[in-house]
Amino acid sequence: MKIQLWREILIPYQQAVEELKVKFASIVHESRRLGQYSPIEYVTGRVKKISNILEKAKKKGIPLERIEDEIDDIAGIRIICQFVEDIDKVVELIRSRKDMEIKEENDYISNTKKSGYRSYHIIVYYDVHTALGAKRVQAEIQIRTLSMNFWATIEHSLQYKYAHNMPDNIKKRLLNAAEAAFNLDEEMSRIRNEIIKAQNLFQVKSSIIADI
Ligand code: 0O2
Repeated sequence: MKIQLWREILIPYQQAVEELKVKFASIVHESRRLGQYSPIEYVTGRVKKISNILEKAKKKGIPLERIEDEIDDIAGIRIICQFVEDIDKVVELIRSRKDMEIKEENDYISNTKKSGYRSYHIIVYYDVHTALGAKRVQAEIQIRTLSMNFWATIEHSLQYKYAHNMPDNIKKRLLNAAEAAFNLDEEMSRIRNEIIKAQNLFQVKSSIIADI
């Protein structure tokens, strides 16, 4: 397939990524304007490179005409949260939206991947309207904590460095690092809960004092 044709195919995916980034970022801005806590820390997005699409299709034996149906992460959105608990809130938020339809959910947090990878994935159908017409595209939304993202980013770049042939000792150390990232998330959640409890106690005490 000609590169020019690929560029045309990818236009709706680019638009989907831009629109979804704005939509999720506006949740952050709205919460901050209202002085409320935002379950989303920040959002990023990308359209998969043509070379990576073709490589994935080849690896999975997907014929050219089935690529758009079977590769569901051509458009990719990443939502980064501070705490694991925030991930559930973001998932609920996505489930309640009328402008995207959920095709599939993969919970790699409860079911950690063999590599140590943790993240919550949601594949959605999303309608875009470009100069070329309307199109329903798929987008993969990855939701993860800062700690999960730190680990996944490093592991991903090492996968590329070793061309997916990672030496065993590096794999083992990455598994240890994944466990450390998991413990960091757990400890941060415990600290957060302590703070929330302390804040609630403070509010109860102040209201008792106000009543006196
Ligand atoms: P890129 O470069 O991020 O686009 P599969 O189970 O692998 O057959 P598929 O479609 O790859 O099915 O779905 P899956 O497993 O949900 O993975 C989709 C994406 O999740 C990957 O895209 C990665 O971004 C991320 N991911 C999944 N597993 C891992 C992992 O072990 N380490 C890291 N760092 N990321 C992971 P791509 O296409 O692999 O890559």
